[in-house]
Amino acid sequence: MEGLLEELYTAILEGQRDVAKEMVELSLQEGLDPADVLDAMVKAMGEVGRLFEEGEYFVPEMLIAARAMKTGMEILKPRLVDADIQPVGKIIAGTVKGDLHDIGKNLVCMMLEGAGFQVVDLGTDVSPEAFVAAVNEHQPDFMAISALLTTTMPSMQSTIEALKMAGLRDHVKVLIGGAPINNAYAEKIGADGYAQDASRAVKLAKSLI
Ligand code: B12
Repeated sequence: MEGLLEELYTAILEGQRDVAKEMVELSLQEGLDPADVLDAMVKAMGEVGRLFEEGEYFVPEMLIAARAMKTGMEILKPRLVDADIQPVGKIIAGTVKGDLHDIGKNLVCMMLEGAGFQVVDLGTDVSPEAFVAAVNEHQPDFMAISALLTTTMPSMQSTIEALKMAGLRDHVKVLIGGAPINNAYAEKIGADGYAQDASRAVKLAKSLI
């Protein structure tokens, strides 16, 4: 990587939103391939994930890097559509019914987008029926469900049950996460995977695609 793309990579890594935006604009003006621009951003987010796992970055650093990536993506997205670059996979995401916590879920969504996934974010307080409707509508590869309250955890199971009832359980892989969740709970309710943070959520999704 050199020149503008290297500057873009560094801007994302350091969470410099305005610089990232400018570098994407300049790269496209200079006629660089949108796929290479995306690649530089995805690599930067990959490095952000690595630094987080190493304990060098914490949630705030990850959030500002993801925001810089998001700003760059807003400019790049139409060009990717023009160039017909396919996403790695499609994910619908949401926080379960009764639960309004969305900081972690948003971070997971941003990191997944950073890794090249198309994410449809259903927001918070998402009922099992709304998840099922979204699977019908968007035909995603994954459903990412977040819960932060012990009282709303059971809604994850209800969502999986609702998928089964709708005959959609085999159509979508269910990933779950949130502070009170662990692997044992994922196994108990029949989810396809659990990850403890956004960086590992990306690895998990990539490993299951
Ligand atoms: C911020 C916060 C709030 C904010 C939420 C703002 C928002 N927009 O999200 C507000 C003030 C609204 C709030 C409200 C409440 N909260 Co609150 N809140 C928190 C707090 C302090 C931080 C949560 C957070 O954002 N963490 C940072 C993010 C980055 O971490 P994360 O969410 O865990 O996400 C990471 C991973 O879990 C994972 N992940 C998350 N989702 C997913 C999904 C998938 C698919 C995967 C793979 C991974 C994954 O990746 C994320 C990124 O690395 C926690 C304390 C804590 N330590 O968790 C309490 C906490 C969750 N809240 C708590 C409570 C009790 C409440 C209230 C009931 C308080 C009240 N009496 O009104 C209400 C409930 C409102 C509701 N109906 O949801 C309790 C829950 C206790 C329990 N055992 O259930 C906690 C633990 C605080 C405590 N120690 O008592 N809260």
